[in-house]
Amino acid sequence: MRPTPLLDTINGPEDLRSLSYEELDLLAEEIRQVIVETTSRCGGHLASSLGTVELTLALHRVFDSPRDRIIWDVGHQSYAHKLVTGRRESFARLRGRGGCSGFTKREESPHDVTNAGHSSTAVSYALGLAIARDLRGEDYHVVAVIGDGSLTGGVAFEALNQAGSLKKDLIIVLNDNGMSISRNVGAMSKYLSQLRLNPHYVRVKGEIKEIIDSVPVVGEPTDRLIRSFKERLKNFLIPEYIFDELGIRYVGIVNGHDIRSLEKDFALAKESEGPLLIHVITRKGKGYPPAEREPDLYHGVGPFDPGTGKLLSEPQRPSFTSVFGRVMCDMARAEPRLVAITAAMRLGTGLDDFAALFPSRFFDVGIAEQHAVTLAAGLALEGYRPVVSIYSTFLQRAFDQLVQEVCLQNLPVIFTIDRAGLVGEDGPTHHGAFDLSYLRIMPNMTVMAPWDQEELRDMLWAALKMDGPVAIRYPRGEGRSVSVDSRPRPLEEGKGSVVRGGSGEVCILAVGRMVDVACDAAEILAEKGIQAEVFNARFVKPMDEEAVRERAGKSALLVTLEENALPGGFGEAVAALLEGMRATCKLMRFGLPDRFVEHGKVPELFQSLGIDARSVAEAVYGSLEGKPDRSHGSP
Ligand SMILES: Cc1ncc(C[n+]2csc(CCOP(=O)(O)OP(=O)(O)O)c2C)c(N)n1
Repeated sequence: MRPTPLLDTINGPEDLRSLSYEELDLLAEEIRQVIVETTSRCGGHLASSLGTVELTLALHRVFDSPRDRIIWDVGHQSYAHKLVTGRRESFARLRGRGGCSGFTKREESPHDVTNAGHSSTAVSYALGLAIARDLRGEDYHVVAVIGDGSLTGGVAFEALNQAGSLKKDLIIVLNDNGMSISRNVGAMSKYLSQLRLNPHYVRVKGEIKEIIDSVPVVGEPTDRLIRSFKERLKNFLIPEYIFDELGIRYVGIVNGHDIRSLEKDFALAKESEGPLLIHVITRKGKGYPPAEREPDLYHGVGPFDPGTGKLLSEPQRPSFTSVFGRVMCDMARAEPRLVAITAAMRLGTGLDDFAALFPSRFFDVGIAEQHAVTLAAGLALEGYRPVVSIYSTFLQRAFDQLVQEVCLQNLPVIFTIDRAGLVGEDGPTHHGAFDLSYLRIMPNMTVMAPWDQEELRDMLWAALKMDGPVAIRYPRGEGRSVSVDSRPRPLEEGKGSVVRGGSGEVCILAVGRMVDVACDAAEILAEKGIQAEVFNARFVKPMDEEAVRERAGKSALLVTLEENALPGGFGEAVAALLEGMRATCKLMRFGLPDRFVEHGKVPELFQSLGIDARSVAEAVYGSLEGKPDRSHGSP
């Protein structure tokens, strides 16, 4: 890597303040170089973080963090912030175990105000901090940095709604690059691009306002009449800024790569009273041509060659996501009522081909998971077959909509829940640790988890024939299927299947890709003389009760294996069944613990949590009484 003489001198934001603007430009270049180099090794949110380098430097020069609070929405654009707040060393191990998180994280630094990861929360947090500040009679500044994509989230609107009426001192920096992960969507986005693309409109507005305001108003009641006329004339000539109308002063447009302009506006904002929004324009991927060209591809990226931008790991097998995308197109051809809904994750959920082939049946609602679910309910009420594709962690947002708007009315909405289980380097905010727990408790909901990509295909087609709500949850990345053809196999509802026969003593009931772990554990146990049966549960709800009862009757030990939190998960469902039948067999439950799991590579995390094949085999073997003496050493 090229030397970074300026960045080497920055140990905290205070070191930025003595730099000249020429030096700041050089520093921005060094920071971008470090971000590209590190992300090329560790993967991460490259394009978003490249876009905020100057914005970060200006914020940290004008505001006095951590006394002043700077809150990054999502936190994925905070790499420069991490680099100038004393985390150079841990940034080199970005997203790896023990290294820097890919999002802001309070445990990492006093400069990280929140543990971020889910979008659209910064203004709410900021308002909470501003209220707390005023209640305590303190006087620091609170700054929320929110992207135009994140502004599509309902919670952001809820916060603006209250901020505009409470009138607390609060600075909102709208980091507008026109992009969510893909191109941003919705009416607000159109409005912002109108402001962005036509700065002339902004100037004209200012001028007209000045002219009208300069017309003197004299005497009563003429005074009132003219005043009212002037207001109406102003509104007729110049539609007010939405933010002003909401009671939040609008300041725009600021070039987000011009540190001088940014500083000027931030300094003015510090002096102003009440809530204020500064509209900053940035370029996603700024300074790295591959990311500038394809900002969506480099939004969140795996390791790549920094010279060319080429991704290093080409997938060997089709990912669950890509199989889902392909099957969706097949199903759309067969079922004209099928429509697809995504919440700002067209690429991530594999719906890009569907969107291109069936544009009128594809809906990207923005970062609006709650709305996505209720929108689907509305479509289902009219006889359509909506498929809502949302990552496990983000569907948490729509818990109530799932219960009230879908399950309560037993509507046939299909939920395809990607990134279920551990996602790896994105860490606790992004692991899909809870979906089995929160879906299993909902009456009418069917919950499935495919072992591999072929089973995902079968489940999708089966779901299309079902009458009520169905959830199919699958992990990030590839499964064991090498290729997946388009012909689905029939799937019996509520039934699992035996994957590996055993002697009856031990049976491992596994969910989703944990069937692979169960098979490997059974292999290790076989070496020790234990012939464990492996059963692919397939359905978490309704569970294959008959199969579980049968095994509970004949096995000494039942083992459940799931990639979900143990509280509320599949193992608990099995435990409840066993309790109900007063079974005498032992039960061992393996899954995610009742704590947040850190970031790191999935196999490492599995090992550290004791849910990799060897750990499971060891624990199972250790729990057996009267072990056969055919063992070869310790497992
Ligand atoms: C609730 C939720 N849904 C989806 C996501 C996934 N996600 C992460 S960043 C992002 C786009 C954010 O766009 P914007 O705020 O404009 O930031 P940019 O990346 O463009 O800088 C999305 C959809 C998320 N983090 N949280």
